[in-house]
Amino acid sequence: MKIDTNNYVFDIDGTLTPSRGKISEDFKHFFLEWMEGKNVYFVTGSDKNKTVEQIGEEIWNKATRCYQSCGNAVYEKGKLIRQLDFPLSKKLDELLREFLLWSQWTERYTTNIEPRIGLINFSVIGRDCPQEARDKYAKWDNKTKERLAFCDIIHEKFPELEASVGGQISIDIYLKGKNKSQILKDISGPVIFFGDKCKPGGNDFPIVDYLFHEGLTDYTRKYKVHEVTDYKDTWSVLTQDY
Ligand code: M1P
Repeated sequence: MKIDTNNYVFDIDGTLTPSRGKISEDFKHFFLEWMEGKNVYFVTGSDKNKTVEQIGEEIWNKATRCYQSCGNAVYEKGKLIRQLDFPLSKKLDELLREFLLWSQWTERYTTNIEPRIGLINFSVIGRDCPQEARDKYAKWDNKTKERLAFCDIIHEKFPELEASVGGQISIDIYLKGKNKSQILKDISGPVIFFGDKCKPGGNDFPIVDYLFHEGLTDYTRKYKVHEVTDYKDTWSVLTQDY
């Protein structure tokens, strides 16, 4: 069913760009024009610098609002308007270091623990790994489900925290409830959402879950979710009847 709205929410990695990759030039031109006159919101686990590097300043500044760190750092017209701090505790740091020892994955790089505003990003392989190693780890993780297991352990040991699988190599950790769904409280009216990690355990799932449950009680909020496989899929939806 077609939704009558001007509110569009987009995840970035895997939805508008390859995971941690740059937007394609062709899609960038299309998207800049498509954004004209619409309320476009971005929501990602990434921080501002990474997102700007990926989609470019023009698109980032043109958005109505950019929700970085899953909505824990909010930018409007390039300015940080709200943030929620989440410092890394000694106990969580110790657990993440234990994960590094437990993991059977052998090819390691650096930056395994990256504190961001309101979010800690953790990666066994290390954020500085090359793309080829990223792809290999993502494939291996898909089979072993290592990252989902880490998230489960975090939930068990830290009931006040939430962890989810974001892109190819890492997990995002934040305070319970401070996931991507928090941004929906800022946006009134119907929304159309595009994301690639909409299944349980993925960092787009809280948005989908929130919309679904809200929809059961609040009939005023119409919504549509497009779970996409990559930016080409998003592009194809945007050129059709969304
Ligand atoms: O936006 C999705 C995710 O993108 C990156 O994931 P990865 O490095 O695992 O591919 C990270 O910035 C992550 O925090 C973010 O959620």
